Amino acid sequence: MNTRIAESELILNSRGAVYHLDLKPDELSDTIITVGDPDRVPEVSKHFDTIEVKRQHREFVSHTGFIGKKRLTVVSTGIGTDNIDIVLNELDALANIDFTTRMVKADLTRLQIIRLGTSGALQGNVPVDSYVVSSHGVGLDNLLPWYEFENTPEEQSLLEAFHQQVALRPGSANPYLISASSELAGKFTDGYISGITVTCPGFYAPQGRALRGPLSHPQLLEHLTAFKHGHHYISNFEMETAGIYGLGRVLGHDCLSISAIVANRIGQEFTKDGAAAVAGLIKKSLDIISR
Ligand code: R1P
Ligand code: URA
Repeated sequence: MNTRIAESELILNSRGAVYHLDLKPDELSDTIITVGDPDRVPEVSKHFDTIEVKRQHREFVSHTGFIGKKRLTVVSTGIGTDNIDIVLNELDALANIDFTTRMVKADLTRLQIIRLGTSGALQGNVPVDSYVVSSHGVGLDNLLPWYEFENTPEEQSLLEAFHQQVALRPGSANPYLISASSELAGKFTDGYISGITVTCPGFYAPQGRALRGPLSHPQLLEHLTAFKHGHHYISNFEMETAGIYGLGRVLGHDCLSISAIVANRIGQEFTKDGAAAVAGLIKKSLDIISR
């Protein structure tokens, strides 16, 4: 049943904009680029021919404008899938809830959401400064178990293989797996590497980095790197992809995550120029997105 959504559930500010993003429905495009770093938003929108909207609230910076006839919104998410919960729900509300009646609209809009982020590689042949398109996101974070969603048979069999091959201490994670939009992924092939991306609930121990805190999963990297199921392998990890893919599935949006590889954990290498790697990813991907 379609009931009115209360003021405490969908929070609007004095501008009539959604609470965290501070955006109004007409300030959002149907094609959205998400980036982690708020400072990356102008690095994307500097390629726009015109910018009609600039908003900022907390770590959520949004610019909406045009490249040619294509209207685009770029929004920063900050780090982690807890922020993805906020951003994806508010983007969906902007598109699919009438802010005046507070009712879900009769005709739903399917957004295209493309993450342009950074990531660490888990294979020797996924070098720093390369670009990875995530065929699937495996979530070691705990966002998707809070939602009802369905897996395809392919996803179920990949997830089963993941459970068998990647030993996780009971209670540390409840892995979930969701695939990318195949329609979007099909546009980003030349010059992009495709692989499974693991989304971690942290940057240090949850990505096998030991500085001073001892690791509960010292073999995590080894197990992720060795994972194989048919032609599928794990190429990289980061901190948002599975949450984006998962909420895309829950809310009915087409999502794709693309990363510039800044660290290679097998070769223990870090990019010499992360800004250039990200700038290259933005330019190359915007050429495709704006078509
Ligand atoms: C960690 O440094 C951050 O970098 C990656 C991770 O997912 C995490 O958000 O992505 P972004 O560069 O897009 O933030
Ligand atoms: N972002 C991550 O989450 N991990 C890396 O190693 C690099 C970027």
